[in-house]
Amino acid sequence: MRIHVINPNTTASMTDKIGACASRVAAGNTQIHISQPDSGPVSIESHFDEAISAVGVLEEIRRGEAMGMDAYIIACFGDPGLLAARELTRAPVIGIAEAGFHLATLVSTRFSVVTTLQRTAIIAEHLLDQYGFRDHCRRVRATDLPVLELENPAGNAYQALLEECRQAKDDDGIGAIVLGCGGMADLTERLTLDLGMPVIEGVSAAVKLAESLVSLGLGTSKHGDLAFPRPKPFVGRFADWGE
Ligand code: 5HY
Repeated sequence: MRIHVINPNTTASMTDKIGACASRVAAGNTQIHISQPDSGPVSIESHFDEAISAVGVLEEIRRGEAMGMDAYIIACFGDPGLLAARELTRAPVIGIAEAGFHLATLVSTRFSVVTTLQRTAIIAEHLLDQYGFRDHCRRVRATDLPVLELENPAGNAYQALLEECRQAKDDDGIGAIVLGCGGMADLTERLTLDLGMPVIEGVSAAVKLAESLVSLGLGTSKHGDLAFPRPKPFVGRFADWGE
């Protein structure tokens, strides 16, 4: 089984980290193919960054289709371009936010999300509403860490994250925590040990969900709104998307 993991930002060290995390949890017969867009923001921390990165995600999906991938993972917590990506393939496409929410509700009745910047917390809240998980989530907390601070080995990202998770554990009345950034993928085990409660990150969650769907022969429905886009001419820089 070939799973294409896409880091929608363009920071190679974070792409490598996400790829390593996905490979670590993948089953023996699963091959992880990791990539990032050629163009786009080095980190995704706003609606604008999301919009630009979504085009990069779609270009990676198109490349994956040419390589015959069995499933796709969008490894940014805003799940940028998720529904548009599903229109381009019969294979399952899973966003790490959606995957994290699903697994959290299987191990707890209430969870909190701990993410990066306060300004991106609203994006996670919009996804909770869109996916129907608002009632399961007590709070979306922000550490106010810029995304790329997670790539700074000399920084205090771990301590800041641990402190916010501790407050969630003590104050939110929850049974689990969902980490709100693909760049936090390598911190899960340590946080789980330090907190003594389930900590879920979306990259691993998405790999296991993708493996389940593919092994069940389930893919993106082509009946209804996720059918392939109707062929039409595109002009300008997107002309090669057109018929
Ligand atoms: C992510 N940004 O997972 C999101 C996190 C966020 O570049 N990778 C990013 O803050 O929304």
